Amino acid sequence: MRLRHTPFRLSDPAEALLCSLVGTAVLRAGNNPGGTGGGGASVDYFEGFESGAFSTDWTVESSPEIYIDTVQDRVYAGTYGLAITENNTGLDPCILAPSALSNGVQLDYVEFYYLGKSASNGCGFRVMDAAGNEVCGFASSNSAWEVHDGNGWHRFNGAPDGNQGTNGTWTRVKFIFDWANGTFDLEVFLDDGGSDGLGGTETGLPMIASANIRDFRVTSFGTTSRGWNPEEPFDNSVDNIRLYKA
Ligand SMILES: [Ca+2]
Repeated sequence: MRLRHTPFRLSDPAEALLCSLVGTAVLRAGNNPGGTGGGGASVDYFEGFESGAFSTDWTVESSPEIYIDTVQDRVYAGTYGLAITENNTGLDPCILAPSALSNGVQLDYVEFYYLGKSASNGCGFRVMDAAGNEVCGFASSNSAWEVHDGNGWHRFNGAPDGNQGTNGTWTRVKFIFDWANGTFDLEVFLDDGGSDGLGGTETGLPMIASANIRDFRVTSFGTTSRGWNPEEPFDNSVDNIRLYKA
């Protein structure tokens, strides 16, 4: 295993190990189960793909133009990661909808790590609510960082056109939700300790929809149209997805 910058480690190594081994949810008791309003059961769902297969929490598209699998040669942590290579098929070929979110939950945060391969275009990640509306989104666009919020699309931290982010380096993305204000903070850092200065945090971004969260999607982003459009082939990986509510 490669050495990694300390702030990116999971806070509880024992729990992280357990989750990576079983690849499933750890649910804790809480009041108001179902996730209505500001309450809802606690959720600590971790997907590290360490079973070497997709759990039943996933809906994964199968078509000749797409390759999606758990693989051992693109791994952020453990033995397996998810690889997805798409060539102009539809949106949302990978949907993670665990039963812990079946009625929608006001999560504290959604965190994941992705890897953009060299010459890879247009891979995105969407957080969706129980009504099927997008709450927020992030895309890696060869290799710029694009953010989708209630005001539309913008380049992360206002960076100019041109490369931002680094293909071939794992990147951590974290949406942190403020349900009282209908906003979220977004942290994006390369997994090299952020020493190159490309990463950072945007705060107080408006949610698009602000209903409770139901699923997490790995999807298509069109670099030319700059939106959720399957116009670009892409070649990306994802690992260590965490859905959390205290
Ligand atoms: Ca893994």
